[in-house]
Amino acid sequence: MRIGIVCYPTYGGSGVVATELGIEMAALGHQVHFISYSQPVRLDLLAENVFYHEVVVRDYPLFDYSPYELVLTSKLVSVVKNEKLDLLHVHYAIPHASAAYMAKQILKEEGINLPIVCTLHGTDISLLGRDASFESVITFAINKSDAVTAVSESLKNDTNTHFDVNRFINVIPNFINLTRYEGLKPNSIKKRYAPKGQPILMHVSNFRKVKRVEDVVKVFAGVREKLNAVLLLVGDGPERYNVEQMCRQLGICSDIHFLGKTKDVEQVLMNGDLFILPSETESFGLAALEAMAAGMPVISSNSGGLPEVNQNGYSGFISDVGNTTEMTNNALKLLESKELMTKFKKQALLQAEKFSLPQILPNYIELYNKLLLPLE
Ligand code: GMT
Repeated sequence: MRIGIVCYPTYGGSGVVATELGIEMAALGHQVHFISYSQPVRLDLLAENVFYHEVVVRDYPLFDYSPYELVLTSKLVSVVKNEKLDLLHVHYAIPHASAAYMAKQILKEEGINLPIVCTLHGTDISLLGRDASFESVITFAINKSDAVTAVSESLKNDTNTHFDVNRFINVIPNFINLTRYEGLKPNSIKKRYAPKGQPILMHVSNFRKVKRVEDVVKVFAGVREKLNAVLLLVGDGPERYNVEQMCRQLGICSDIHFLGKTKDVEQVLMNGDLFILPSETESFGLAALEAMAAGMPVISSNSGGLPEVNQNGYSGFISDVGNTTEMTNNALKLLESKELMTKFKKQALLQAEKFSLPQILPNYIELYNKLLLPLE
């Protein structure tokens, strides 16, 4: 197959999933073309069968806003024609599925059929979709895709509830490449930040408001009252300043460390004991899955798809959004019992295995094959 993948190339989970999917398809011998405005973070351009086409938007004095979607559409038409792509897999309804639809119409005029797979990741549905200015475009883009997937049952239900969707939505959960964790052990990070062997609590996100990083700090403050521990905050984003202020006000700065953005998430995660993800909304929660793959139980909220990922009482515990008291108590339950913690660490890994690449990838391949079958 010759597959085009359109994604947001940044550190977010959707970019990670899209990139990993492309890399795996390329490893299986398919030709994969990434089309984006910058090179996806995890993409190795030297890998066989992997290609990257940059969408370059120039500023014109006439326009107040650069027309990214139109430049993307033109790029899609050109890549599909020149690279003879069989299908396009776009991640996010807008602007990717809507641009893909326009490209499809242009290609149709030239007698080229272009099947489009659209994967919904959450923010397009849970945040943008509630904004009336986007609603009709999102609905249209979903309905005009040839196949639609959502990363959790919860996201599928949300989409069907909030949009007038007439397409069947396939749930294909996000996956994890467990081989990336094989052979990894805690490294110097552990000694550096927890020199007395204190347990390490961890959180990884893009510090958007929706991640409720201040709740992570509240949970940690509650834990810190009972036992000696440290908190590592990985990632960066708009809320970081507020969170830093909060740490100062609580007087626990010396036990909280901001590690910033890292490309080496797997290695950093290997040093943690307990992961905290108290998000307001989370269609899936790839960060929780990555933490479990590193053998960390997860204390999370029960919003969106999180209960599908973090099995309550098995891989960790879930609580209502904002219930930091219960989250703290659950964290202490694990941190104060070596036996329970060992059991949950094993279970977290077993839970991650349910989302391993070999379990999930065949679903995408089957979907691609179904779309291409009538043409053969
Ligand atoms: O959560 C974010 O801020 C990033 C966003 C993205 O576009 O990558 O994440 C969404 O997609 C991920 C991959 O499918 C999911 O794991 C996240 O739960 C989802 N975020 C939200 O629903 C808020």
